[in-house]
Amino acid sequence: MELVQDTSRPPLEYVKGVPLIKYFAEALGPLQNLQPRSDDLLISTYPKSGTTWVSEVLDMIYQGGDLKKCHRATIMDRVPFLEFKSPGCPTGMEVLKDIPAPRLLKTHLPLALLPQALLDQKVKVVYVARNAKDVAVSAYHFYRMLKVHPDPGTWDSFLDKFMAGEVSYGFWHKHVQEWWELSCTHPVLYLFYEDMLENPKREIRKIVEFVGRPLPEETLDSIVRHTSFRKMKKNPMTNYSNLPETFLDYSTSSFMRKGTVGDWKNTFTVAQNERFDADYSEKMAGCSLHFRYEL
Ligand code: PPS
Repeated sequence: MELVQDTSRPPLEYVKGVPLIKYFAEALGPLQNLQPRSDDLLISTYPKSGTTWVSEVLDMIYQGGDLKKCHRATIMDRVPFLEFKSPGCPTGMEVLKDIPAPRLLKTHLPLALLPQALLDQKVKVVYVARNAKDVAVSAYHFYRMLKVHPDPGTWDSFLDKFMAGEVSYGFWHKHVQEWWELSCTHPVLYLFYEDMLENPKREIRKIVEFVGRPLPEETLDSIVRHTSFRKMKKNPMTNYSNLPETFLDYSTSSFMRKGTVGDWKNTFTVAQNERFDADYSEKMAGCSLHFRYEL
């Protein structure tokens, strides 16, 4: 009989100074056995930055816009989440075993924890970054749902933890900057959530070009329609509605929550915003990245 482990919000575990969900930290050992292929495509993001959205876009591109093929499985089973591990669920590495090439892979890992082979083999990366304020709000709601993450507590205390990098995957600031710097030496397409929302077709064209899979105009239009927030929220293959209740508590929020730019304004107080901005200026000093907080 399989031993059912305790999933009641274990504390984060630090690996090379990076806090991780305990189970994800445990997955890092087996992940070192990953054998990348030159035609793999890695989707990398700091959590809550549009990972699921760009994953669906990429699978649609890979399937030539064929909706039926994209309905073959949930997004987690089409785009394995490399460091995923949770009691009662197959790990990301187990899901990966059944994925035919060319493969789409997902990670939130900072570079210090990424399997070196992915970098050595120059595996192409699509990175999506989202402004830190909307990420913090989205993460707050998500970590209330996510039973394998410590309880985020009040919004005010969570914001402090987010600024201090005491959330899974650590500092947002470090993540967006190090992957940005990597794009100077590694094939990384660096995208922004806000740009995708502003003009999805323009951003999808960039992806199509980067992965070298040209598509007819009407297929691009169909991908834009199918990957809209409204469509993905209703789609059981993309809305994470079928994960076990031991993993996600659906009574507090839904995974596909708002899908907007600027929701932070409904949550941050003036004082919190000032505190956040002061901390942000310090941590992002000298960085050429520019984020938009409204459209
Ligand atoms: S995760 O758990 O880290 O993989 O989450 P991730 O997919 O990166 O981010 C979830 C947020 O992205 C929003 N989302 C979308 N926005 C616009 N359009 C589409 N199609 C879309 N799909 C997902 C999702 O609603 C989460 O943001 P919030 O602000 O919480 O709504």
